[in-house]
Amino acid sequence: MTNNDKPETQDTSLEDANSRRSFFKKSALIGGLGVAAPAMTATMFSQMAHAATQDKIKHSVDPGELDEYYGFWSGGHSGEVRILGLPSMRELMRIPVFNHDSATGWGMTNESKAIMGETGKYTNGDSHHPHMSMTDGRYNGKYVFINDKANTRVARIRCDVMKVDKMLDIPNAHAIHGLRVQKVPYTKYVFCNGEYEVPLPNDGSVLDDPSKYTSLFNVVDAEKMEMAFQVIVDGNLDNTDADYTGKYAASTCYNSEMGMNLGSMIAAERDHVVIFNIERIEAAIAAGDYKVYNGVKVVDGRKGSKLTRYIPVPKSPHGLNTSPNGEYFVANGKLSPTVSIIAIDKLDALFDDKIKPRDTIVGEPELGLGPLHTAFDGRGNAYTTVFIDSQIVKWNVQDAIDHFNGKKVNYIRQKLDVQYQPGHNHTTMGETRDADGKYLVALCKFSKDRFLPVGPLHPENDQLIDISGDEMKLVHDGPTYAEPHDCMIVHRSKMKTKKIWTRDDPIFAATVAMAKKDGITLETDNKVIRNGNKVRVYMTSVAPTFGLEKFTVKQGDEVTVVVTNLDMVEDVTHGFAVVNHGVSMEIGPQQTSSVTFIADKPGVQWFYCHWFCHALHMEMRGRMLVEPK
Ligand code: RUQ
Ligand code: CUA
Repeated sequence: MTNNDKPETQDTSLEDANSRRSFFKKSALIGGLGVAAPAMTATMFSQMAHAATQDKIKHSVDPGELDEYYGFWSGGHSGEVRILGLPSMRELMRIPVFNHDSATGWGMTNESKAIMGETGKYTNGDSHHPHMSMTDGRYNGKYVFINDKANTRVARIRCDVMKVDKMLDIPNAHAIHGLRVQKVPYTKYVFCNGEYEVPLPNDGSVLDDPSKYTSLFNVVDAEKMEMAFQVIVDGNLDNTDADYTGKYAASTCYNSEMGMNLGSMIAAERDHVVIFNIERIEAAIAAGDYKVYNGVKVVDGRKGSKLTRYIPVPKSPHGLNTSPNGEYFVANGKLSPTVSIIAIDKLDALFDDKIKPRDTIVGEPELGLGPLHTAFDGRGNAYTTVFIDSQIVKWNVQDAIDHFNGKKVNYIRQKLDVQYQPGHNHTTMGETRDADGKYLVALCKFSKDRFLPVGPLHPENDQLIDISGDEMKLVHDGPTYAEPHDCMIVHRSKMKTKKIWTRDDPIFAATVAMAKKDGITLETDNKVIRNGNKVRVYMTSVAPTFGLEKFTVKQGDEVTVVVTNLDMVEDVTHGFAVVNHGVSMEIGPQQTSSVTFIADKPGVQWFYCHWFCHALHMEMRGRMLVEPK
């Protein structure tokens, strides 16, 4: 009997193996090895040897030591991205993206407003999928892209300064969910799934007629951060990933029924994975075979199109993950206990209509209840989160394929309880050719009893698991604020960050240009320029002083304060806040930042540096004198 027929059997035997192992570890501790040895098999010996090596991997990072990996964490409906160090799981930085941020002034400064554009008026976001740009299937340390489900946006983080430098409001689509990058030959495109179905164009001419709704696969030019094109699909789209040839991308669809309520969304036993033929789509666009909606070239990829193929898979699939050897797309069944393994080398034949869609499926292992996402260790094993069972299931891809072909093999290697209800999981470097199989992070949606209670709202629990040996080992519980959906983990050798800003940074180039028009040299001048009721105040900062100790404006003036931080010293960041005006911003070493507000209160208004920068930081302040109307 195979495991596939009776998963419970597998579980039991694994528990047996685990308890045997801990028994032997205990025996070794009390010096009982010799006694136990006659009962041991060769496998047990080798497992023990492996467990011993695994024990040597250090999971803690001592004070003053640096982590081995950067983790980029989505901040979910906090709208931000967070940087964690692994394996310590320490939070190193927060990058405000779709949210507004009090410390840095993101959403308030003129520079961030220019990047956010029209949608900067929204103070919320719902970020899910942070993914780094690649060259030849390997992280290149340049950008991290992130979606906003709440307001249908995609943002780009520049990894040299870890700030957002571009944000794109995606037209025509409604809620961007899945996001991944083209891996090969390089990240020319960012693929983003439109989740919700709406009329195209959604201008009110069609309302309660779902038969006229569509979802869109959205392709963004990664370098320009502009729409490259969109593809109309049947059904909605959930998650996506790209292959290692540059030719294909694949997306799951959980609502092929196009239902408008729960019952009808989950009616069908099978939904599908859409395969996008990027070469053919590019050719269609080059041939003029598209329509333009809201300035975007839109091609028709619905069933019957030569640009796409629809592979039926069970049931409301969610995650879509490419194996790091480039051979498979894995679609995670969610409402089916299975994941579907799609052979990427069969896709050419599928597009040439030589085989049927289901012929591309080479395995459909049964893993447990609620498979959501799969990660890989680069050694042929896959790790799938099963939400309802609250487990990570480690399984062997080749064994699952052999089992599908009728061979009596057990493809399940281990089931590890996690706390609780995991969504995404992610391995170190696991979405690239460099998958190194050291750590797995399970992003658990519930923490329940794992931490000190903090009221009705609980943190999530991001758990670190050592996967370097045969056995998965839980090594860390990490409470996180709402709500990391996904993360990506990159080795520190791939990253090159700046210690201070360079004066020619494009993020504040427009402010530099404005100053030039005003005849100002930002590095030396401290001056007030008046233009009707618009006042521009230019000042420098050097710890612990601002270049102006006071300036005078009239009540009702629109005041723009531009601060240039002349400090060259790493880590000497200043702030600029105006008391009672809702204004604050970050000015890093060699950075220029600006903020515009109305001086609506007469009298003495103090401004101050809110970033602790110097022994005399409290004294780093000045006065805005506002003459009454
Ligand atoms: S999703 S829990 Cu928004 Cu990536 Cu799967
Ligand atoms: Cu400058 Cu505190």
